[in-house]
This record gives sequence, structure tokens and C-alpha cells, in this order.
Amino acid sequence: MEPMAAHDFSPELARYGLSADRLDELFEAADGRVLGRIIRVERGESDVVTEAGPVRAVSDSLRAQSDLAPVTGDWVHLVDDPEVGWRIDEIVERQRTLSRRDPGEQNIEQVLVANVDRVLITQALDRPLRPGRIERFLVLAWDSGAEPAVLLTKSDVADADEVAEVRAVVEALAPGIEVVALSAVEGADRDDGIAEQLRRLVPAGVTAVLVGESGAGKSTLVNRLLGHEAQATGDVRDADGAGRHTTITRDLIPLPDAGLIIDTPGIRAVGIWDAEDALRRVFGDVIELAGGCRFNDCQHGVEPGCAVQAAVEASQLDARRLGRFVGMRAELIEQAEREAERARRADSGRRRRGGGKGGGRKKRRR
Ligand SMILES: Nc1nc2c(ncn2[C@@H]2O[C@H](COP(=O)(O)OP(=O)(O)OP(=O)(O)O)[C@@H](O)[C@H]2O)c(=O)[nH]1
Ligand SMILES: [Mg+2]
Ligand SMILES: [Zn+2]
Repeated sequence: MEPMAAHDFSPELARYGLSADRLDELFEAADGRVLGRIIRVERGESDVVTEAGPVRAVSDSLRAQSDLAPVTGDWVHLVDDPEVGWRIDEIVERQRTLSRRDPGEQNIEQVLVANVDRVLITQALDRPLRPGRIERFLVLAWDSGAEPAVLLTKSDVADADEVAEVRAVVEALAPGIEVVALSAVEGADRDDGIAEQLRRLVPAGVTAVLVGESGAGKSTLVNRLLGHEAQATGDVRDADGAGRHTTITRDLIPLPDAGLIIDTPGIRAVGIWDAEDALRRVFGDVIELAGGCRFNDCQHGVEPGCAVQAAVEASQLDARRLGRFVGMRAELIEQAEREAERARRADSGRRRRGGGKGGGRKKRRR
């Protein structure tokens, strides 16, 4: 028998982010099945790019009942099933996921996209900045393990002072994170050209995801980088600048001379999920102050000796920022309690039925 040869570099999969160092691992794991990456999930079916080109695949019906539904960005192993056609047989273990709390069912995690290296948080300059929303997106981004950056879009509608003002506010919310102002309008780029900026933020081999409100200009940005209208874009509907949810799927798109970008439908309210560490990271200033509180379990409300409240009184910390921190922390605590309760119930149910040992919350892999 011939020794197993190293796999040839597949140009199509390389274009979709298959790196040389994962090549052998992923092909070997495929074990005769077809390796691909999901570029879109729509009505339970997935568009998958493979060595041999694009295919549309259904999910394994048994697996679909598990909590691991395929998402854009997933690497998968496909089989050509005589009965159903192309079928996702297995999802390769995810390296990173961007997740939120499922907006429908309040207490489950919803994975938005998988295997992303960068989260590009968009905030359009044609509408008021809501710091709380940026903070939430930052928590989401840090929790994914991917590196966040903030894109201030539509810089053509604001003058230089306005851009500088918004930039300063965002930089204060997100110390150390890159904040870039850009415009998709030809000739109106304020910093460098947008293609150069994006090439720097999303270099070859990197997968980035665009998140932000509907109407922020995510799809327009993608089109501008591609040089053609690949993604539908929509008018901004009303005076508050809200978009109309033009994009409805999460689409993975290779950029010319750069990495890959996932265009997503706009999200307005984003519930954070199981993101304690990320919360502490985004609110590092509050956490640091809290180190000086008299009580270890200080809630930073009415306790005596609260260093956080003292900072608010001394105008060193914005009371609204403290309020948002306390609110998000309460949200996570409540979630964890409900989850523990659910696990307890499932556990006693299992014991009554004489089943195996109880589970508790499954912490996802990072
Ligand atoms: N002036 C100006 N308008 C822009 C810019 N980028 C996008 N727009 C406009 O903003 C509107 C919304 O743009 P989209 O790209 O559809 O926004 P989106 O973020 O993809 O929205 P969803 O798909 O709904 O999440 C469109 O009318 C665009 O023409 C920009 O840089 N400057
Ligand atoms: Mg869009
Ligand atoms: Zn305190």
C-alpha cells in the first residue's frame, strides 16, 4: 500500500480560508468524505464550497436535533447520499464561535458564525452613537476569542470634528481597540482608502465578520471592496436611521487580495451569553475600581466604602457606564441561575427515570 501522501493545496478551499497548517488535519479527518466550508445557511440548507466547487447540502437529520446546527464559517465533511443528495455528515470542531443569547428562546445560546478571527463592529456616523450597544458588541466579540475592531461607517456624512468626537467616545469605551472611520462613497475616504484599510484589518487567511445595526452599511462596504454589487443593499427607512434588514443570511465572501468577510443581517438588541470574562474585559476600568471597594461582594450600589460609587461622585466614572455594567452583569447572573435550575430539573428527571449522571450546562469549546 502507498504511504498516505500529503494533500495538494486546494486552491478553491485556500481561497475560502483553508490554511496550509490545517490542510492535512482536515483532509485526514474527512476520511473519504468531501471537505468544505459553509458560506451560507438558508432554510435549513447550507451552501458549501468544496474542492470541486459549490454544493447545496442538507444537514444530517439526526444531528439536527443536537445543539450543533451548522452555521456560516463551519468546516464540514459531506457525503453524497443516494437518498437526499449532499448531506453534512459532520461539523469539524470549531476554533471560535460568535454567539449571542437566542432572541427567541431566552435561555439558549445561538451561534451566529464559526471560525472567525476578527469581529468588525460597524457604527454608522449618520445616526446617534449608543455606547451601550458598542459595549455589548464588544462583549460578544471578546467572548468569541476573535479580535474586535470598530468601523465608523459613512464618514462622508459627518464633518471631521464629528468624526473625531465619535472616535474619541468609542476609543474611551474600547481602549486599545482599533477604530477606523471610512466611507463606501467613492472618493470620500477619510483615512486611507477603504480597500487598504480592510486589507490591513482582514489580511489573507483571516476570516472577519461584520456586525452592527441594520442600515449601518455593511453590505455596501462588501460591495465596494469587491468592486461589484454582490450583496443587496437597502435604503435607510426612517428618520432614526434604522435600516430595513436588507441582508437576511450570513454570507462568507472572499475579498480580492485579502481575507474573507462574513456579511450578516443587522442586529439591534444583542443579548450576551455566558460571557463573564468578556464582560470583565470590556469594563476593565470598573473592575479595577472595584478592587478598592470595602466589601468583596460589593454591588456598587449603596454599600459603604464603595470605590466605584466614589469614582462616579468624583466624576471619574460615568454613572451611565456603571449602570450598563451592573445591568449586563445582572443579565449574566440571571441566565446562569436559570440555566442551573434547568439543569437541576433535567437531572432529577433523569434520576427518576434511572438514567445516567446529570449534565449541567455544557460549556462550549473555544
Ligand atoms: N452616505 C453613505 N451612505 C452609505 C454608505 N454606506 C452605505 N450607505 C447607505 O446606507 C444604506 C444601508 O446600507 P446597507 O449596506 O444595505 O446596510 P447594511 O448594514 O448591510 O444593512 P442590513 O443588511 O439591513 O443589515 C444604503 O442606502 C446605502 O447606500 C456610505 O459610506 N456613505
Ligand atoms: Mg446588509
Ligand atoms: Zn463597590
